[in-house]
Amino acid sequence: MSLLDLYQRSLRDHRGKPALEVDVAGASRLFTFGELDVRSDRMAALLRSRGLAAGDRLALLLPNRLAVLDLWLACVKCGVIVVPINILYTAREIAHIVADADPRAVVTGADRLAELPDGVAAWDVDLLEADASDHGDEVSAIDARADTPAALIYTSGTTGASKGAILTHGNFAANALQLLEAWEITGADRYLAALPLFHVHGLGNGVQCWLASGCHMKLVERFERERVADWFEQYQPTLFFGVPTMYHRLLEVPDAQARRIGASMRLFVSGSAPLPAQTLEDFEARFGHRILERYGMTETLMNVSNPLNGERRAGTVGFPLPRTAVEIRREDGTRVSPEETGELWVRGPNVCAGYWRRPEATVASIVHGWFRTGDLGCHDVEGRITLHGRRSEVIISGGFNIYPREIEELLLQQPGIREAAVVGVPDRARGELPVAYCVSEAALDAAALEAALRGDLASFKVPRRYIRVDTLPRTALGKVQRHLLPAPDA
Ligand code: MLC
Ligand code: AMP
Repeated sequence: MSLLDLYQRSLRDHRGKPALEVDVAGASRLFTFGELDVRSDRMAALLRSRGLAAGDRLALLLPNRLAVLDLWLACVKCGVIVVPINILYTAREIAHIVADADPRAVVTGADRLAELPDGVAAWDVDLLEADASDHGDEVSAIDARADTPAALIYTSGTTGASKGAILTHGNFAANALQLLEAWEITGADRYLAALPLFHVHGLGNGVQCWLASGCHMKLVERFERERVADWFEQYQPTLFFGVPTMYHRLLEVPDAQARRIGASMRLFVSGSAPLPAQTLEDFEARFGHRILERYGMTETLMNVSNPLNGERRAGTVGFPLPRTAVEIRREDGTRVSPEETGELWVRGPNVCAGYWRRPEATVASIVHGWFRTGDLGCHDVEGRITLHGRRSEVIISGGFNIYPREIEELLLQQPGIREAAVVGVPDRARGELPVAYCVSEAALDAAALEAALRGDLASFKVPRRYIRVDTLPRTALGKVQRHLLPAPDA
């Protein structure tokens, strides 16, 4: 199934139905599905008139706003491949994605045009929107199929170099239908969307469930802990998808307000990082809802979920979604016994088509249709899955992934630093925070390091502490034994 087929039920069959609440130029605006259909037809016609054709890439460096939805729908209609870029990225991180994805243009705000690499066409999003609004809406939709690429989403997998996972129409469509079925999402739901649309949690899980079900969505620019309770009270959503940090922040909501919010809600879902059991229990005590935890990743979209109707067990991610298979395997490829830890392999219509222009990485990760997740875990006799961490050293902070090697390489460029290792240390709010251990000739100047790294790294990747050590513990083969580094407070 293509996304055009999937969206038929909202964009075409429910044209008059209220679809979206979003701020435009500081004022709250409402749109029906029919209005969104027309807006995206105009945007599609504009993209075509600027020379974009099926298979071309268009990069978006944008916060959550109406234009992202218009552009997503327009690109789907034209077969243009969307390349979302994390808005927290700096010029260096953006340059890597632009060089790799080779987009026809990057759409961004006027304030960020200067951060784009030379040579790429840079489109000001406000001017683009203005152009689209008085553009004709005559578009002949492409002949999209399930294997037509819809997006390249950059993720580092197990290595430092970020790669574009090729997510197809069929991946997004199949996953949306799996989630509608598993979580009983219908056109009657109201979804409060506070996740960034540049990652698969917000774009795949959120936007696709909205368009597939024809439910109502309120899109906010970003999760703000000071405003989120008021949004809940005013909008009265039934659905909320968030990362654990968001649930941790929601625990700050006063008791009476939390109970009122809980009364109109149907389902809170958490994913992208482990949800601490304590957060689950505290949240249930205050909001009267047991958060449903699920597991996913960029390359597979959502793949495993606790049951909607049934026990949502703390610390576990549940069972494979309908039509997705998960096997937990030993290093030799054989399947583990219950309670034995191995690597999760995933197969199903949700698994991406591979990595953009990286056939070797694709072959290494997708074997006979099975995707190697790099995540470790076990299952019990009933098949319920518990995750035990990752094979790689990736750190997850606030739901954003951090690759130690990228930071270590930058640290090694700083004067006097001979060796560096970055590890994640536990943090109640963000799950993990990056801390740097350095072997250096002189005492470390944390302020200077911070200033040097901030220019090159998204804020969430900048180490929270720099610790000087005499040596890094290494194996006989020279690999750093991160677990042997002294605790930051020692
Ligand atoms: C975070 N920041 C943002 C931002 N999110 N800035 C602008 N827009 C956003 N959307 C920056 C802040 O400026 C600040 O920078 C720092 O992050 C922390 O901000 P905070 O206000 O203190 O927020 P906090 O309460 O900690 O909450 C952060 C958060 C954010 C939860 C809102 O981390 C977030 O949006 N996480 C979602 C990540 C996500 O979508 N992951 C899904 C990946 S897909 P500074 O400079 O002050 O530090 C995936 C697959 C799957 O993993 O299974 O889903
Ligand atoms: P990303 O590469 O940004 O798509 O992040 C995907 C990774 O997030 C997965 O490989 C897991 O390691 C992690 N993840 C997602 N959901 C969960 C969860 N519920 N519990 C623990 N880890 C998770």
